[in-house]
Amino acid sequence: MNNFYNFLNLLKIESIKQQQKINLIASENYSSLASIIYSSSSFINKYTEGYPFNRYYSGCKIFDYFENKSIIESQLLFSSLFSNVQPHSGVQANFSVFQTLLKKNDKILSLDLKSGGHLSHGFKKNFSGEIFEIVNYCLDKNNFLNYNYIELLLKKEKPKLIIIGYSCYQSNIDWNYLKYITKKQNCLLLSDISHISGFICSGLICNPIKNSDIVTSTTHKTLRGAKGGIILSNNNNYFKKINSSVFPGQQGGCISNLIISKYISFKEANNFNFINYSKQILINSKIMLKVFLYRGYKSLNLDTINHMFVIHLKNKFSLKIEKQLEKNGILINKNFFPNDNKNSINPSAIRIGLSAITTRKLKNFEVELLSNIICNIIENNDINYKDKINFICNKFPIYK
Ligand code: DSN
Repeated sequence: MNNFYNFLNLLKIESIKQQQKINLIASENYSSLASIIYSSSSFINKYTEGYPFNRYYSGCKIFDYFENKSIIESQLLFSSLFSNVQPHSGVQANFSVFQTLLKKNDKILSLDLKSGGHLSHGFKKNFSGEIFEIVNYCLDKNNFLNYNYIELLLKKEKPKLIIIGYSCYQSNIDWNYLKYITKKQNCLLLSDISHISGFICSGLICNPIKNSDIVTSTTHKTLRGAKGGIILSNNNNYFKKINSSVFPGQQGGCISNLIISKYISFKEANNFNFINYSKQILINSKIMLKVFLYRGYKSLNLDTINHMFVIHLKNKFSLKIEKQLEKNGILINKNFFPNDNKNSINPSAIRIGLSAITTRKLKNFEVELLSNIICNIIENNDINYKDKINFICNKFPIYK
C-alpha cells in the first residue's frame, strides 16, 4: 500500500516538474488532455493483433472502428492513399520500411549522425547499421544538403535506398529534385518526417508523399500526439507488404490505447487552429534563433524553417550548460555540430525546439525574454533565474 502511494506521489512530482520547467527539447511536446484520456482508456487491456476486421482474437469490434478512423484521419491529414498507424515508435516504423524494401546487406545512403541523421538511419551500433551496408552523405560547409554530392554518391555507390529526413536540419529540403535524381539511379526514397510532420500537415513545409516511395513519422513531436509511429505511402505496390512488415514482421499486438490516442491527435491536427499553432512555432523559433545570432552564437544556418535549431557553444561544455540551464528550470538537449570532434556525452552544441513552449502559448515577447535569459545563463554560471522561470511557467500552464 505504501509503495502504491509513493508511486502516485512520483507521478505527481513528474507532473509538477513538467509544469515548472521550460521545455525546449525539440523532440518533445504536450499532447492534449483528450489524447491523454484516450491513451489511458480500458483499451490498455485489449489484445488486437492483426488489422481491422481481420484479427487473431475476438472482441475487437470497437477497436476495429477506432483503428479504421485513425487510418482514415491520417490519410486525410497527409493526403496519402495508405497509412499504417500501428508502429510503436519511429524506429519501428523505419524498420518495417526496411523489411518492406530491402534485403540483408542492401546498401542505404543516409545522413551521418553527427550532421543530423538518426540512430535508425544506419548508425553502426544500431541494428540498422548492423544488417545493412551504410554509406553516409554529409552536409556542405555551410551546413546545407549538397544535391550534387548526393547525386554523385547515388551514381557511385548505387544504394538501394536513400533516407531523407533529419533530427536537426534547419533548412528546406528539395524533395522534387531528390525524387528526380534518385529515380534516375533507380534508388528508393524513404522520407522520415518525424520532426517536421506537424509543419507538413499544416502546409508550412511541402509534403513529400508524392516524391517518396514511403514516408515515416513519429506522432509526438510537432504533430503533438501520443508517442508512436506511422507509415504512409502513395505507392500501391507497397501497401500489403508494409502491413505485413509491421505485423507480424516487426511487432505482435499493437498498443491499442495509443492508436486511439493517435486518432485524437490526427483529428486535432486536421484543424485550422493547428495551422495557427504551427505558424506560431515558426515565429517563436525564428525569434529565438535571431537572439542567439545577435548575441554572437553560431547556428547551422542563419535561419530556420521549422521548430528547431542547433547552437554551437564555442569553448563551453554542453554537459555543463545542460545542467546549468536545468538548474534554472530550462530543459534542452546536448547535440552534435557537423564534423564535431567531441563525443556524444559532451558534444559541442545544444539543440533547441520551440514546439512545447508554443503549446503553452508563449509568444514573441516571452520568447525574446527567454532567449536572452538562456544566453545569460550560458555566459554566467552563477546567475539565478529560477524565480523568473517559475513566474513564466505559472503564467503559462500546460493544461488550463
Ligand atoms: N533522438 C530523437 C530526437 O531527439 O530527435 C528522435 O528519436
